[in-house]
Amino acid sequence: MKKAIIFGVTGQDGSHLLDLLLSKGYEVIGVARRCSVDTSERIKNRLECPHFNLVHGDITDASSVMNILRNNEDVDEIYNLAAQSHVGVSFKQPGLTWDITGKGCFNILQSIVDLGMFGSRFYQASSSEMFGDSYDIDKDGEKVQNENTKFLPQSPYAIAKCAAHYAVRLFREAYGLHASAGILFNHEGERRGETFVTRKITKWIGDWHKTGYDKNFPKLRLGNLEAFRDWGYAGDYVRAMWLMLQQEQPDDYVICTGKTHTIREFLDCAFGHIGIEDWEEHVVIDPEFYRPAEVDYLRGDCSKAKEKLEWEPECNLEDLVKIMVEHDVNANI
Ligand code: NAP
Ligand code: G4F
Repeated sequence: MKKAIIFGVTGQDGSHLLDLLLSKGYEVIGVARRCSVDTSERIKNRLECPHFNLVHGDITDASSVMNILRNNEDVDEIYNLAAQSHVGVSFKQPGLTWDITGKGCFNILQSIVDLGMFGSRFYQASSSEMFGDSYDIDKDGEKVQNENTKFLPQSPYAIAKCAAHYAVRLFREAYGLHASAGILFNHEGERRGETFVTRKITKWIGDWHKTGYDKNFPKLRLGNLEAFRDWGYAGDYVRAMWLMLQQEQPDDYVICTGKTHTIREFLDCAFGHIGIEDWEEHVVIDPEFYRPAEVDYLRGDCSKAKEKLEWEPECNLEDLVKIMVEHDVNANI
């Protein structure tokens, strides 16, 4: 039986990856922070599973990481999905973001080396946010980002992710680790955190629906609606993480849909799903949700993943919106 460790198991991707690995017959150790409240909502149906063990640990604490790895030196695959993952929050808490999202990755990589765990494979959750303002032009004259596009990070979060990404490459080359990084574009779904823009929209629609579309329901407050994002479904993307660690050679891969839409277009689609075309009267633009610097345009090219991993996204924007709106409209009814 293969064994894996997931740092960040309570998050959106961690919970999907847990489902995937258990379905493939893995034994899984999930690492979660100790909090004053229960954070295991997304994995609650897995807590009693005999092949799943939840342990407490914090990736900012090198000794905590070291102890978890020492207790599991025979582990086949280690996935680092833990992060302070909110870009807007990273401007307000840059130090914490650095400690978790940047240094946390070093703590894991260094422990793997110090413990001599060269047989374990490592996955790092890198991000399209690292491209920031940078893009290339494809053969159709459109802006695009792939594995060769330079990084021009626009947030403390993106800077921390770049540092972790470069650390993966360094540890691969310096120590021969089987360490891969997935440069994942935005991916969403019914388990997405409620402060990311897609889920904020679909959750608001669900809550409004439950009031019987009350005219006095507080409006939806959003920031910049003009940014473009390449949105996919989280369930599709964790498959790509797993595939990367099944390759003989470690490498970095862009994972995306290749399609891009503005927040406005997401709003069109989400409100359209409940039969509303003119959503503007329900939305207030609030400067609170603008960022000091913005990433205006993300659209990926995942040709490498298609060819080498034989990976393709299965869900398009309409499917994604349907999953999310229907989930939020029907939640707790
Ligand atoms: P998420 O829902 O915010 O999950 C983050 C996870 O990290 C949570 O389980 C969180 O635990 C955990 N965590 C935070 N600080 C920690 C610490 N100090 N020690 C241990 N665990 C800690 O994020 P996600 O959407 O699943 O994303 C997974 C990873 O992919 C993240 O690294 C993110 O930056 C990256 N990424 C995400 C996307 C995307 O569009 N979703 C795209 C590219 C890259 P709590 O439950 O206790 O908060
Ligand atoms: O949903 P978002 O917060 O996602 P963002 O900033 O693109 O980051 C996500 O994707 C990254 C991959 O590229 C991940 F690495 C990262 O961990 C995270 O998962 O914001 C998307 C866009 C931004 O342009 C933002 O300015 O939506 C805009 N936006 C407009 N109003 C808003 C809001 N974002 C949030 N969170 N809340 C708003 O009210």
